[in-house]
Amino acid sequence: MAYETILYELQDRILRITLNRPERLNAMTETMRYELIDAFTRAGDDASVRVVVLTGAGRGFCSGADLAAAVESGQPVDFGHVLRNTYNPLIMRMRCLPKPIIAAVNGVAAGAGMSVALACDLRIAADSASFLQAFVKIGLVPDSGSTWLLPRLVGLTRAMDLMLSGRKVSAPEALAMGLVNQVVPDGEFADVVDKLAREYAGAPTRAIGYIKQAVEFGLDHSLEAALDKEAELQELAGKTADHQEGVSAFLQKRSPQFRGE
Ligand code: T3D
Repeated sequence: MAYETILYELQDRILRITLNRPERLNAMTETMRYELIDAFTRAGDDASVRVVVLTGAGRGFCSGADLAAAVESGQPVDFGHVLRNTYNPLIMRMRCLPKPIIAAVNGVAAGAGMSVALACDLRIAADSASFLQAFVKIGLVPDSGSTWLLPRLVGLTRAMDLMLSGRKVSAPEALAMGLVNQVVPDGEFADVVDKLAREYAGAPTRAIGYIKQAVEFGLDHSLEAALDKEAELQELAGKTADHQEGVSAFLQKRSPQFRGE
């Protein structure tokens, strides 16, 4: 599939997906959503991809649904259909991807653009980045996983504030509330993201996939069920070549060379 609205660049085990409609702060069209679903499916299928970096072109990360496109089409938006067929499968692809996803939040992340950032495993924000649950400002309900992810990330009190007010949160405030992992000065942002991506490109990818699966499972199951799930996944992790390599490297006092196998 040739992409019109995103860039898909794979180099040295690092897949960089760039939302590429900078003139509208990378607002999401239907085309972009289908392209992202395809890109994350490819990322899952391609063993040479060990980490995904999701970022935006220009000064924004993603401003959410393209509000102008909806008006330009002249058709009323069937929100239920749009969510069930595009946003929801995208979020599920991301959450189920057995590889780490780093959101490199280079600018504003609004509405579903913020939801997509929340669906990533790690969020690194540039100093000038900001986050807003813009939905309520246009009379909508937070979607694309925000109502599920945001309270789990920042707690119910803060999540309700953000969702009900739609106010803009700066990168430092986002860090203080646990919404992002790190805030980086704009001038150092690209280097810090690259360094982190290289670290994950050399990580034991299968174990990371199992960690994602266990955490996702544990979020809505009992302790007993989560313990069972851990045992199931640890059994799989224990049979990986990377586990053998990790133990050997430790005993030989050297750095492990993980191959993601
Ligand atoms: O329809 C469906 O798909 C259903 C699903 C809905 C899920 C949602 O995401 S609903 C929420 C949609 N998003 C928003 O409501 C955010 C709208 N944008 C803003 O509030 C502001 O643009 C920002 C706070 C994100 C950034 O503000 P600022 O001042 O930095 O930039 P700006 O000047 O407002 O925007 C720059 C340009 O991008 C501007 O175009 P222009 O005037 O230069 O030609 C603006 O119109 C355009 N733009 C920004 N956001 C969107 C957009 N164009 C279309 N859709 C957008 N979402």
